[in-house]
Amino acid sequence: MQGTVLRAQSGFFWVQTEAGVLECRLRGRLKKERLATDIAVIGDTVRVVQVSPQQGVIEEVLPRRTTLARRASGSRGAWKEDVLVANVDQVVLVCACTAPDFHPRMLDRYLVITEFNALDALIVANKVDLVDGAYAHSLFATYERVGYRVIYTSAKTGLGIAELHAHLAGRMSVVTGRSGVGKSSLLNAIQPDLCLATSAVSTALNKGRHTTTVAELIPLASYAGGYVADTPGIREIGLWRISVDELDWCFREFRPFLGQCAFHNCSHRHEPDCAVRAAVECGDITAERYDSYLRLRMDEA
Ligand SMILES: Nc1nc2c(ncn2[C@@H]2O[C@H](COP(=O)(O)OP(=O)(O)OP(=O)(O)O)[C@@H](O)[C@H]2O)c(=O)[nH]1
Ligand SMILES: [Mg+2]
Ligand SMILES: [Zn+2]
Repeated sequence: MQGTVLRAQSGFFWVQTEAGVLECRLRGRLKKERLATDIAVIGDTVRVVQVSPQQGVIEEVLPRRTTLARRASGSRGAWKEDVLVANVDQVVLVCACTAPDFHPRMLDRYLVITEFNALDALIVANKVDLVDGAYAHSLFATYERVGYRVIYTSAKTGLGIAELHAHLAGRMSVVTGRSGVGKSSLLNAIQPDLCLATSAVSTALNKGRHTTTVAELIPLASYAGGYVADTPGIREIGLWRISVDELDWCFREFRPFLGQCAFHNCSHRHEPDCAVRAAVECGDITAERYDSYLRLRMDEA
């Protein structure tokens, strides 16, 4: 049977199969083949053999289409990939138009992580019921202009919920954003039987389970299926280990200008004939995004 890993913890894997959710262990041979931590992660497609009504054994992890992964330090100074979620179709970045205040710097960080992983981003501008519509659009205009899709929603009035649902249906989505922006409220609006706890300080998806640090996939009961990943860890993904060149690339509107500066190792800060700075001056790159970029570079240095 083939299945999808919904949750992984302490050597146990909960795998959704046509026979329901099976609690699985790994076949011994698999453990020897790969490093313990990323043999199987949530989102992985696995081949399992059922051994009892509720249990199975994972025989094989199928190749991953995409991953959301950070670079962790491995042994002897080598990098190793720390895969958080496999087979991700999109990263859904939830922001609030207000309460809490919209922080472009934070959105830019999440976008860098998304671009670094070569994943699609979907920006959700929630709580539009609390602000003027024109103001909401002005907050996200830059992002729409550089090609990100922005959906304006209100978990309270239902605005944009059907559109968001259509984007989640049939896909594997990682949903993230700072606390209080309305992630759980939006998912509840899409699928009321999820009954996720909502509050400013929320234990949300882990209510009633034994830990608050475990990542898991929530299957959507929508017409086309789909999964939403709740990964507590993603909030802590720093930008460390993304090289300066990679950071340039992660600001997607910089791409046409990269390689056009007079100095090939241009920091885009003070060098003469800098194509990126020229683009900022003529308005092709906004001052805000450029500022975000500089700050992230300083964090790197
Ligand atoms: N007015 C308004 N309030 C909302 C909306 N969406 C969520 N809220 C409120 O905002 C608060 C936080 O919502 P949550 O859904 O718990 O936020 P969260 O992003 O899941 O937060 P964490 O689980 O802490 O990361 C709750 O009091 C919600 O009722 C909205 O669209 N409009
Ligand atoms: Mg929540
Ligand atoms: Zn430059």
